[in-house]
Amino acid sequence: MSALAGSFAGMAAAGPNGEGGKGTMPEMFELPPLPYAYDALEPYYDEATLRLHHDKHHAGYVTGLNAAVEQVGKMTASGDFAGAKAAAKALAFHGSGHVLHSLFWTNMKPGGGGEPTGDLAKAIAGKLGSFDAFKKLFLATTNSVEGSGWGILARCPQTGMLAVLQAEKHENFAVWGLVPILVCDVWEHAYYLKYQNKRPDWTAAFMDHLVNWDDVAQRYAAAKM
Ligand code: MN3
Repeated sequence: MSALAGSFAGMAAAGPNGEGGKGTMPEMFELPPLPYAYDALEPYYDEATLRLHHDKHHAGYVTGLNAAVEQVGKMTASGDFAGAKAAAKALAFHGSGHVLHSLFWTNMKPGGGGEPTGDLAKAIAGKLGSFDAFKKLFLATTNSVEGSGWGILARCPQTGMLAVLQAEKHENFAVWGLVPILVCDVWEHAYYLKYQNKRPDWTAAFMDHLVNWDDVAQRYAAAKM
């Protein structure tokens, strides 16, 4: 497996405890299991959506990522790089999709929501004004994603900056080096069965009832030099 693919593996598998960095690279990327039952996030995230979203959509990105990695391996083995552009685009799309969905599942828990505590709470208040200001910024940013994408809270490991970003699709508008710590999926596949066209109702339910702030805080602490 190439070094690039290995770095993807580390990003995708690394949880708050850094368990992805042990130097053993899997041959293939795998769909991580959900950290809760399919119906555990009801009524805010319905079982039917969660089943489809995890078992079909996320699984599709894992399959696409493995295919892209395989394609890169074929090119380097054969010396025929005619497919380089397509492979790089597929690697970015499916790789980012895999990373963001892996984060998204652990960013939620039954009985989530509320507010962060500790260092993360201090950082949000210090850098973004207040938790209420952050919440409004995150929701406004996420709700206004054009088409399919994500709202993202990220930390810069070097400067400590907190940034609220959009991603269109999974990979567009990324800022190199920033580490995503909280992500909200606003592709229609993430909410349409239950919330139909009411994206703000989905993002409000995510923020108020689903966010696992303990997980976000662990990711915040881990995202530093
Ligand atoms: Mn999705």
